[in-house]
Order: sequence, then C-alpha cells, then structure tokens
Amino acid sequence: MHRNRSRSPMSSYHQQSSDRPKRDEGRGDGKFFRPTNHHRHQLGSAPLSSQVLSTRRELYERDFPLYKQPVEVGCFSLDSQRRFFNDSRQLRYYVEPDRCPNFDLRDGYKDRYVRRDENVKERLDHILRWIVANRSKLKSRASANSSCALDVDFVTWRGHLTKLLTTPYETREGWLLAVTRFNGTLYISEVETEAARQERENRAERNKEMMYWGYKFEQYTCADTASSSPDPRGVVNTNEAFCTVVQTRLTDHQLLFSGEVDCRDRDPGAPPPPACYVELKTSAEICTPKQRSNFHRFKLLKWWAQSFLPGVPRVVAGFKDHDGVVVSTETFLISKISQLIKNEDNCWKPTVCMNFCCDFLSYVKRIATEDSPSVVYLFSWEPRREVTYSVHRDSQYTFLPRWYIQEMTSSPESLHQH
Ligand code: 0WD
Ligand code: CA
Repeated sequence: MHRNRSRSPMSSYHQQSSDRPKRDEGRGDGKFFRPTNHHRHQLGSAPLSSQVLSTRRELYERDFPLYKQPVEVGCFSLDSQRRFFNDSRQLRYYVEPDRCPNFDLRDGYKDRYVRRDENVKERLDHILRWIVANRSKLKSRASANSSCALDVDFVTWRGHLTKLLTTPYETREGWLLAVTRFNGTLYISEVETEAARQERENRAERNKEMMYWGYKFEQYTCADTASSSPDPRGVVNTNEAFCTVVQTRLTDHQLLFSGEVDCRDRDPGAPPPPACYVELKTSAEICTPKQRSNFHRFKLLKWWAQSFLPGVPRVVAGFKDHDGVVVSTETFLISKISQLIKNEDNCWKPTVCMNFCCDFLSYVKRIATEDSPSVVYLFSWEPRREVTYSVHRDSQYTFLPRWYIQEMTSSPESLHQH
C-alpha cells in the first residue's frame, strides 16, 4: 500500500514541505549521557555523530518515509497457560455487534477472570522461539554475508515500535529500550521503568477492573470459529494470545516484529493477513466537543500507530459509559484517520511519528556497534528530554536467552544433519 503513492492510503500523509526543519545540536543532561567532544555544529542537517537524539516534533516534519507494505511471515499462539504454539490455534473471528449492544463489561470480573502474571518478564522470548522454529523461512544471507545470519536489521515487539512512533507527542510516560546486536541483527526489548513498576504495583481497584473491560469486550465480539457465536458466559483468560509476525522495511531498516491480533474477518473471502485482521478497542462514550477533540488528539494517535505498523486496516471501537456498558460501536479505517483529525489545531502527524522512529533506528544502528549477546545498550527517554543511552555488560539487562544464542550459533546445515 505504500509503494504507489497515488493509490495508497499513504498518499494523504505525503507532505511537501519547503522549509526542511533544522536540527539542533544534541545536548544531554540525563544520567545516561555519554560526553563527547565531537558534536557537529551544523544547521540544516542531522548531527550524525551526536550521542543523543532529540524528540522535538518540528525536526521530523519531512516527507513521509518509505514504509513497505507489511507481509505476514508467520504467526504463533499462546494458550491459557501461556504455552507457545507455532500455529494460529488462538485466532478468533470477528462478529459484528448489534446497533445497541448493551454489553456489560463488568460481568465476570470477580468470578470468570484468569489474569496473566505480570511479574513474569517474557521479554522477546516468544518471538525468539518463533524465529528458531521458522529459521528456514527467513531467507538467510549467511552464505553471502556471514555477519547477518537473519537478513533483518531489527527484531522487536510491535508494541515497542508503537511507543517510538508516539514519542514526539508523549508528555507523560518515558521508556527504556534495551538493545543487543547479535549476528548483525539488533534486538530491541523493553525494560519496565521504575515509574511504570510503581504504577503497576499501586494500581487502583477501578483501574484493574477497567483493564478487564477491554478483554471482556473481545469476548462479546469474537467467536472461536468462522461459523460459531461469541460466548460471553466463558472465562476471560489473558494468558491466551494470537500473534502475527510481520516483515517490512522503514527506509533502509529491515524489520521483523510481532504483534498481538484480536481477531480476523470471518468471511472466508476476506483478503489474506494482515488485511483481514481487526483490532478491538474500548473507549469512553463521547458526549462533548472537548471529549471528541481529546479522542482525536490522544486516543486516535495510539490506535493509528499500533495498527498502521503491522498493516491492520481497521479498529472496531466499543464506546462505554461510566458503568462499563458498551452503548455503541464504530469502525475506524486506519487509512482514514489522518483525514478525521485534520480539523484539530496543532494535532499529531503520521509523518512525524514515522520519521522519528526511522531516525531512532538509525541512531541505534550507529551507537550499538559491538556484536555480542552479553552487551546491552540501554536507550532511555523521559518526556521533555532527549533520548540518551548507557552501555551494560553481563548485567541485569542482558536479555537474549542462552538457548537462543546456541540455536543461532550452530549453522542451519549442521541442524539439518541431526
Ligand atoms: O515485556 C513487555 N514489556 C511487553 C510484552 C510489553 C508489551 C507486550 N508484551 C508482550 C506480551 O507477550 C503480549 O502477548 O507482547 C505481546 C503483545 O505484543 P504487542 O502486540 O507488541 O503489544 P501491544 O501492541 O502493546 O498490545 C497489543 C495487545 C493489547 O491490546 P490493546 O488493545 O490493549 O492495545 O496485547 C495485550 C493487550 O491486549 N498486551 C499484553 N498482553 C500481555 N502482556 C501486554 C503485556 N505486557 N501488553 C499488551
Ligand atoms: Ca485490542
């Protein structure tokens, strides 16, 4: 969808800007700043040697960068006990609700809810298991270029990329991203910030219940097969997940990432994945112009970024009242969201999101040069600051598991012999 600008949903994002933004020289004041004496003092071009990365929006208002149509290269499922399966057994089918659904999202919170243990840090493990199980599918450049065994530059979760896309507009929550270069591929895995950990451990009871509401909405709108009906009497188990694995390219960055998919179009004639996938969301009922404006400025940014990345074309929103009853639903096409927000003053821009992500990935490539599974480059960002980094060897941040390193160190040929 992104190659042919005139026909693609991207065309509206393509902006002609005559005044290319100027970049300021990076200045680090965070604790992770690594001093350097070779900052370039240039106006009008990137400070290519800077040790920090600015997140100021105006620096990223360029033409929309090339983003290749994401291709699904595989999928996996996590069952009710969070066990990995290299198949689509957890994929569900979207069943369109009535005009006046009246779904009670509070039903079952007390007695039919099994919650995933958030203290278990899974990092990239499920994606790595998928890579090991599908190594032959990922065309290897190993013979041509032994330094890059996987033929991708980055491996990560879609959710981590979503955070990068929304960074220029984020005013509340910072992030920590751990990066390891191994066999030429850069692995990006999030580290929970201290603030996020405290938020999680002190979460108010109402917030805990509202987290359940999103999963309950899925249960009201998803069936286990293309011909069956949703079963709102069942148990909500948040260990269960269906994840797509997609490959794409952002300018010169080859990406392989995975994201959780809620359901697919039940019509067998629907287009192949990821175009048949549907993202489900809940949001507070919109009653005032102010609420509509906030919905456009904040919610739609997150929804757009999350689904645009894997090429999921639509989001179905359930609007709920204060008591957790879904009073209406609405379908948002990702390709139409930029038009929807055009009337908001000073609103977010898709091009800023994508250009920032692209520049961040270039920055990571430039900084994370040592190829070793025990080295972690920890990239750190707090609102109103620049991105900085620190380097850690054999530390608490090391995240590539031994089994993965072993699997990927033995050549595919030697694997076939066994
Ligand atoms: O270790 C971590 N810090 C994270 C792990 C952060 C985010 C996700 N994950 C893992 C989980 O294993 C999860 O199964 O990634 C999987 C989902 O990956 P994603 O698609 O890249 O994540 P994201 O786009 O942030 O979330 C997609 C959905 C959410 O739906 P909504 O509509 O609320 O955005 O995945 C669910 C949630 O339903 N989800 C999670 N499930 C389990 N653990 C998590 C999580 N930490 N975060 C979101
Ligand atoms: Ca969802």
